[in-house]
Amino acid sequence: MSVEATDVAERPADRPPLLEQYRLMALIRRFEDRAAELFQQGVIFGTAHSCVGQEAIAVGAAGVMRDTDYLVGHHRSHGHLIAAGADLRRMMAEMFGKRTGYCRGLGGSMHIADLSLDILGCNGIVGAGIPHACGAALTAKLRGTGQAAVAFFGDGAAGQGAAHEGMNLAATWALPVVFICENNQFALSADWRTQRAVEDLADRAAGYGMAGEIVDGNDLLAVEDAVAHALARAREGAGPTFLEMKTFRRMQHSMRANLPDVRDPALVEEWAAKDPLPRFERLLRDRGELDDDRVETVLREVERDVELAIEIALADEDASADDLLPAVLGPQRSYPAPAAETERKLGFVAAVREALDLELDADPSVIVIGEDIGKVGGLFRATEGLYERYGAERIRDTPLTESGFVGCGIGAALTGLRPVVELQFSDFAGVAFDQIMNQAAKLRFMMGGTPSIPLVIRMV
Ligand SMILES: Cc1ncc(C[n+]2csc(CCOP(=O)(O)OP(=O)(O)O)c2C)c(N)n1
Repeated sequence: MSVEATDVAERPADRPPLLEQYRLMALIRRFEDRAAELFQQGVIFGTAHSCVGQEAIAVGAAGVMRDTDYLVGHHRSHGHLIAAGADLRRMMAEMFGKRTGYCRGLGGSMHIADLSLDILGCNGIVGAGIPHACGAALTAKLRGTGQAAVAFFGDGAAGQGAAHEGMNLAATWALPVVFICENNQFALSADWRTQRAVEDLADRAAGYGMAGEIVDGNDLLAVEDAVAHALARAREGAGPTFLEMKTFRRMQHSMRANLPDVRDPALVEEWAAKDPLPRFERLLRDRGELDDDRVETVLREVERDVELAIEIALADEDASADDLLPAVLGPQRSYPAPAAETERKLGFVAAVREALDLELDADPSVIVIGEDIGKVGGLFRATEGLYERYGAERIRDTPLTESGFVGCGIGAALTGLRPVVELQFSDFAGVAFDQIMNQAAKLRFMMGGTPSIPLVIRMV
């Protein structure tokens, strides 16, 4: 009997049935294989990245997450989305550029989000979603909802500034986040062995002051256990965990497959033998839960589901140029002039302070985030007195981490808070350029014009 088969005996009863997990992994595999074919036929627009070989991570994590936990994906997230319950037809439609797609056909594969399922989105900018997960976790923490956030990203993303800033922020504030690094060993052509000086990426967790673990990402049971423990830790208030899932990408970097595959064929072959889907199938066969007939039935069912999604999505209406402008502009509010002129004179900073005070008082979802805004009251004193009045949770001093806290503000805004983020000087906006320009400004469009991201960025 294999080690995994022994582990199954101790598997908690509240985990999803093994057969259902197998079906989900097979569904993701079928979806990806068909998407790759459709890409080659020119039916899928933009770009898309296959997660074949990494399905155990998506399915294992989803199986122990609550429906209400937040999920932040990246550019290789079809598996995460499907495992979290996303609609196959809307996913396909998005990649086909159809109006019925998750982002009305405007965002494509890398931007699929389903806020109704607490899937906060994927990202074309490697590493950029990590601070968003921190913001969602901040919302959960401040509201005491017991939710956690799970951020998926690759070994390449682990080297990004946004990743470091997000992780430091999450550890410093003990946010309920699980960072799942899918170390598939290559970031496009870059071999991870040439991309870091530590032995394992999980070693970095200690540097942030958080728990870190190495997990066999091709073993669904190991993934489940690691994510379940990390989520429990997050919900207990013990802060984030960094999980390094060792795995391998079985396909080329993107479905375009137009670049030479520089990976050593021996390594590719070695990991083909460790493919998580046949591995899990063997486990279920060992346990008598699968046989040839059942495997065939599952494969037929997932094929039917994927083909139906494709058929319906293909017949859907194409997105058109008319969809562009409404997706760019949010609803415009107009503010009436005061009823009467007043004699009262206020300096600019005093006016900002009073406006913040009024909003903080009127709406508990308003928080202010920035450097030195607490006891000091901000470099220009715009938050003077607010810390004393509203406390450290809502007048939130941050570490020096502009990209991290602007991104955190975005995640908080996506999940129901109304953050006001203060940058001490406008010169520092450059440090957070991606979060301001590609994320805060573009997310609404990339998600098809649906989400409202009520974030104020204040600077002088
Ligand atoms: C900021 C940024 N730099 C570069 C790219 C181009 N790019 C897209 S995916 C990728 C590799 C990412 O590697 P990793 O994070 O390990 O994820 P994987 O693709 O292996 O799943 C690169 C370099 C990008 N999209 N964003």
